[in-house]
Amino acid sequence: MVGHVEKYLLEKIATEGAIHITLIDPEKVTPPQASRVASKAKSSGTAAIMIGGSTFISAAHLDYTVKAVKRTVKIPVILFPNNVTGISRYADAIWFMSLLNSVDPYFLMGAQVLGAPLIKDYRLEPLPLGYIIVGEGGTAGVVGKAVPIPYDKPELAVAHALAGQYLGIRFIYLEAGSGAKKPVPAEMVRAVRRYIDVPLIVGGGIRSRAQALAAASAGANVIVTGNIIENAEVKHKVSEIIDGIKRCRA
Ligand code: 1GP
Repeated sequence: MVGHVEKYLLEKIATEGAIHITLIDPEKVTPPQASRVASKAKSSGTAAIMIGGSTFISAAHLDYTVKAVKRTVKIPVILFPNNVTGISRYADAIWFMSLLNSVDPYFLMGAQVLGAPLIKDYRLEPLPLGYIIVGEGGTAGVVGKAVPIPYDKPELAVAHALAGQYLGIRFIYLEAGSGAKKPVPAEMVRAVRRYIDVPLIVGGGIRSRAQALAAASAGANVIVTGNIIENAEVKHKVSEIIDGIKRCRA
Protein backbone atom coordinates (compact mmCIF):
# COMPACT_ATOMS: atom_id res chain seq x y z
CA MET A 1 0.00 0.00 0.00
CA VAL A 2 1.29 3.42 -0.94
CA GLY A 3 1.42 5.73 2.08
CA HIS A 4 1.45 9.51 2.29
CA VAL A 5 5.24 10.00 2.21
CA GLU A 6 5.55 7.83 -0.90
CA LYS A 7 2.67 9.76 -2.52
CA TYR A 8 4.38 13.03 -1.66
CA LEU A 9 7.68 11.89 -3.20
CA LEU A 10 6.00 10.52 -6.34
CA GLU A 11 3.97 13.69 -6.86
CA LYS A 12 7.01 15.88 -6.37
CA ILE A 13 9.02 13.79 -8.81
CA ALA A 14 6.14 13.90 -11.31
CA THR A 15 5.94 17.68 -11.18
CA GLU A 16 9.62 18.53 -10.75
CA GLY A 17 11.38 15.65 -12.56
CA ALA A 18 14.22 15.43 -10.07
CA ILE A 19 14.21 16.35 -6.39
CA HIS A 20 16.78 16.72 -3.65
CA ILE A 21 16.90 14.98 -0.28
CA THR A 22 19.26 15.96 2.54
CA LEU A 23 20.92 13.17 4.50
CA ILE A 24 21.84 13.81 8.12
CA ASP A 25 24.20 11.38 9.78
CA PRO A 26 23.28 11.35 13.49
CA GLU A 27 26.79 10.21 14.36
CA LYS A 28 28.19 13.49 13.17
CA VAL A 29 25.81 16.02 14.69
CA THR A 30 24.08 16.92 17.92
CA PRO A 31 20.27 17.12 17.80
CA PRO A 32 20.32 20.97 17.77
CA GLN A 33 22.84 20.92 14.90
CA ALA A 34 20.64 18.43 13.03
CA SER A 35 17.61 20.68 13.33
CA ARG A 36 19.62 23.71 12.16
CA VAL A 37 20.83 21.78 9.11
CA ALA A 38 17.30 20.54 8.36
CA SER A 39 15.85 24.00 8.63
CA LYS A 40 18.45 25.54 6.31
CA ALA A 41 18.16 22.69 3.82
CA LYS A 42 14.38 23.02 3.83
CA SER A 43 14.53 26.74 3.13
CA SER A 44 16.89 26.02 0.23
CA GLY A 45 14.26 23.70 -1.27
CA THR A 46 15.18 20.18 -0.15
CA ALA A 47 12.17 17.84 -0.42
CA ALA A 48 12.75 15.61 2.61
CA ILE A 49 15.26 14.77 5.31
CA MET A 50 16.88 11.34 5.58
CA ILE A 51 18.45 10.35 8.89
CA GLY A 52 20.98 7.53 9.14
CA GLY A 53 24.63 6.59 9.08
CA SER A 54 26.77 3.60 8.19
CA THR A 55 28.16 2.66 11.57
CA PHE A 56 27.17 2.85 15.22
CA ILE A 57 24.57 4.96 16.87
CA SER A 58 22.73 4.80 20.17
CA ALA A 59 18.96 4.42 19.92
CA ALA A 60 18.51 7.34 22.31
CA HIS A 61 20.68 9.69 20.24
CA LEU A 62 18.85 8.68 17.07
CA ASP A 63 15.49 9.37 18.76
CA TYR A 64 16.65 12.80 19.99
CA THR A 65 17.95 13.67 16.54
CA VAL A 66 14.76 12.61 14.76
CA LYS A 67 12.60 14.44 17.30
CA ALA A 68 14.64 17.61 16.98
CA VAL A 69 14.35 17.57 13.19
CA LYS A 70 10.62 16.77 13.30
CA ARG A 71 10.02 19.70 15.61
CA THR A 72 11.80 22.03 13.21
CA VAL A 73 10.64 21.12 9.71
CA LYS A 74 7.36 19.98 8.23
CA ILE A 75 8.83 18.03 5.29
CA PRO A 76 8.98 14.21 5.69
CA VAL A 77 11.67 12.68 7.87
CA ILE A 78 12.72 9.33 6.43
CA LEU A 79 14.99 6.88 8.25
CA PHE A 80 17.95 5.50 6.32
CA PRO A 81 18.93 2.55 8.52
CA ASN A 82 22.12 0.54 8.30
CA ASN A 83 20.70 -2.02 10.70
CA VAL A 84 17.73 -2.60 13.03
CA THR A 85 19.26 -0.05 15.40
CA GLY A 86 18.49 2.64 12.81
CA ILE A 87 14.74 2.54 13.55
CA SER A 88 13.12 5.38 15.48
CA ARG A 89 9.42 5.66 16.29
CA TYR A 90 9.54 9.44 15.79
CA ALA A 91 10.17 9.46 12.03
CA ASP A 92 7.49 9.56 9.33
CA ALA A 93 8.82 6.79 7.13
CA ILE A 94 11.70 4.39 6.65
CA TRP A 95 13.56 3.22 3.57
CA PHE A 96 12.74 -0.47 3.89
CA MET A 97 15.83 -1.51 2.07
CA SER A 98 17.57 -4.62 0.90
CA LEU A 99 21.22 -4.35 -0.11
CA LEU A 100 20.86 -6.11 -3.45
CA ASN A 101 24.57 -6.75 -4.00
CA SER A 102 25.44 -7.93 -0.51
CA VAL A 103 26.89 -11.41 -0.09
CA ASP A 104 25.49 -11.53 3.44
CA PRO A 105 21.88 -12.73 3.72
CA TYR A 106 21.56 -10.57 6.83
CA PHE A 107 21.60 -7.42 4.68
CA LEU A 108 19.36 -8.98 2.04
CA MET A 109 16.56 -10.18 4.32
CA GLY A 110 17.81 -10.85 7.87
CA ALA A 111 17.73 -7.33 9.27
CA GLN A 112 14.44 -6.72 7.46
CA VAL A 113 12.79 -9.68 9.23
CA LEU A 114 14.01 -8.40 12.59
CA GLY A 115 12.92 -4.83 11.90
CA ALA A 116 9.53 -5.38 10.24
CA PRO A 117 7.48 -5.99 13.43
CA LEU A 118 8.98 -2.88 15.01
CA ILE A 119 8.10 -0.81 11.95
CA LYS A 120 4.51 -2.04 12.19
CA ASP A 121 4.41 -1.33 15.90
CA TYR A 122 5.78 2.21 15.46
CA ARG A 123 3.42 2.85 12.51
CA LEU A 124 6.33 3.93 10.33
CA GLU A 125 5.64 4.06 6.62
CA PRO A 126 7.90 1.54 4.85
CA LEU A 127 9.26 2.68 1.48
CA PRO A 128 10.51 -0.44 -0.36
CA LEU A 129 14.02 0.27 -1.60
CA GLY A 130 16.62 -1.73 -3.54
CA TYR A 131 20.02 -0.45 -2.46
CA ILE A 132 22.93 -1.04 -4.83
CA ILE A 133 26.50 -0.14 -3.91
CA VAL A 134 28.77 0.92 -6.73
CA GLY A 135 32.35 2.09 -7.18
CA GLU A 136 34.38 2.46 -3.99
CA GLY A 137 31.31 1.74 -1.93
CA GLY A 138 32.73 3.45 1.16
CA THR A 139 31.78 2.44 4.68
CA ALA A 140 28.34 1.24 3.58
CA GLY A 141 30.01 -1.23 1.22
CA VAL A 142 32.26 -2.66 3.94
CA VAL A 143 29.58 -2.79 6.63
CA GLY A 144 26.99 -4.27 4.25
CA LYS A 145 29.46 -6.82 2.80
CA ALA A 146 28.66 -5.67 -0.69
CA VAL A 147 30.46 -6.63 -3.87
CA PRO A 148 30.47 -3.10 -5.29
CA ILE A 149 29.61 -2.78 -8.96
CA PRO A 150 32.53 -1.29 -10.92
CA TYR A 151 31.83 2.09 -12.51
CA ASP A 152 32.56 0.70 -15.97
CA LYS A 153 29.96 -2.07 -15.67
CA PRO A 154 26.63 -0.24 -15.98
CA GLU A 155 25.00 -3.42 -17.28
CA LEU A 156 25.53 -5.04 -13.87
CA ALA A 157 23.84 -2.09 -12.16
CA VAL A 158 20.95 -2.46 -14.62
CA ALA A 159 20.63 -6.19 -13.86
CA HIS A 160 20.52 -5.57 -10.10
CA ALA A 161 18.02 -2.72 -10.45
CA LEU A 162 15.74 -4.70 -12.75
CA ALA A 163 15.83 -7.71 -10.43
CA GLY A 164 14.80 -5.40 -7.59
CA GLN A 165 11.95 -3.95 -9.60
CA TYR A 166 10.74 -7.40 -10.63
CA LEU A 167 10.59 -8.35 -6.95
CA GLY A 168 8.20 -5.45 -6.41
CA ILE A 169 10.65 -2.93 -4.97
CA ARG A 170 9.42 0.63 -5.59
CA PHE A 171 12.63 2.71 -5.42
CA ILE A 172 16.16 1.92 -6.58
CA TYR A 173 19.18 3.64 -5.00
CA LEU A 174 22.60 3.73 -6.67
CA GLU A 175 25.05 4.45 -3.85
CA ALA A 176 28.67 5.45 -4.41
CA GLY A 177 29.26 5.65 -0.64
CA SER A 178 29.22 8.73 1.52
CA GLY A 179 32.19 10.94 0.71
CA ALA A 180 33.06 8.96 -2.44
CA LYS A 181 35.78 10.61 -4.49
CA LYS A 182 33.73 10.13 -7.66
CA PRO A 183 29.94 10.07 -7.74
CA VAL A 184 28.00 7.44 -9.71
CA PRO A 185 28.90 8.05 -13.38
CA ALA A 186 26.23 9.57 -15.61
CA GLU A 187 26.47 6.58 -18.01
CA MET A 188 25.50 4.20 -15.22
CA VAL A 189 22.61 6.42 -14.10
CA ARG A 190 21.42 6.73 -17.71
CA ALA A 191 21.60 2.96 -18.30
CA VAL A 192 19.63 2.11 -15.17
CA ARG A 193 17.07 4.85 -15.86
CA ARG A 194 16.51 3.47 -19.36
CA TYR A 195 15.61 0.02 -18.03
CA ILE A 196 13.60 0.59 -14.87
CA ASP A 197 10.21 2.23 -14.34
CA VAL A 198 10.46 3.03 -10.63
CA PRO A 199 12.10 6.20 -9.25
CA LEU A 200 15.89 6.20 -9.24
CA ILE A 201 17.83 7.65 -6.31
CA VAL A 202 21.50 8.55 -6.69
CA GLY A 203 23.91 9.55 -3.94
CA GLY A 204 27.47 9.51 -2.69
CA GLY A 205 30.14 12.07 -3.47
CA ILE A 206 27.90 14.71 -5.07
CA ARG A 207 29.38 18.05 -4.04
CA SER A 208 28.78 20.51 -6.85
CA ARG A 209 26.13 22.03 -9.07
CA ALA A 210 27.69 20.36 -12.12
CA GLN A 211 27.62 16.91 -10.52
CA ALA A 212 23.98 17.35 -9.48
CA LEU A 213 23.11 18.51 -12.98
CA ALA A 214 24.93 15.52 -14.50
CA ALA A 215 23.03 13.03 -12.32
CA ALA A 216 19.65 14.70 -12.90
CA SER A 217 20.23 15.01 -16.65
CA ALA A 218 21.12 11.32 -16.79
CA GLY A 219 17.74 10.50 -15.26
CA ALA A 220 18.14 10.44 -11.47
CA ASN A 221 14.82 11.31 -9.84
CA VAL A 222 16.23 11.88 -6.38
CA ILE A 223 19.67 13.26 -5.58
CA VAL A 224 20.87 12.66 -2.04
CA THR A 225 23.64 14.70 -0.47
CA GLY A 226 25.04 14.26 3.01
CA ASN A 227 28.65 15.34 3.38
CA ILE A 228 28.24 18.82 1.95
CA ILE A 229 26.04 19.83 4.87
CA GLU A 230 28.87 19.23 7.28
CA ASN A 231 30.48 22.54 6.55
CA ALA A 232 29.12 25.85 7.77
CA GLU A 233 27.54 26.83 4.48
CA VAL A 234 24.64 24.40 4.40
CA LYS A 235 22.23 26.84 2.85
CA HIS A 236 24.59 27.93 0.13
CA LYS A 237 25.66 24.36 -0.70
CA VAL A 238 22.15 22.88 -0.79
CA SER A 239 20.98 25.82 -2.93
CA GLU A 240 23.82 25.15 -5.33
CA ILE A 241 22.93 21.46 -5.67
CA ILE A 242 19.23 22.26 -6.13
CA ASP A 243 20.12 24.86 -8.71
CA GLY A 244 22.01 22.14 -10.61
CA ILE A 245 18.96 19.86 -10.46
CA LYS A 246 16.66 22.67 -11.66
CA ARG A 247 18.89 23.44 -14.63
CA CYS A 248 18.10 19.96 -15.90
CA ARG A 249 14.39 20.89 -15.88
CA ALA A 250 15.00 24.08 -17.82
C1 1GP B 1 25.43 8.42 1.37
O1 1GP B 1 24.49 8.77 -0.76
C2 1GP B 1 24.65 9.33 0.50
O2 1GP B 1 24.66 7.38 1.80
C3 1GP B 1 25.24 10.71 0.48
O3 1GP B 1 26.61 10.73 0.20
O4 1GP B 1 27.60 12.07 2.03
O5 1GP B 1 28.82 11.81 -0.13
O6 1GP B 1 26.79 13.21 0.02
P1 1GP B 1 27.50 12.03 0.55
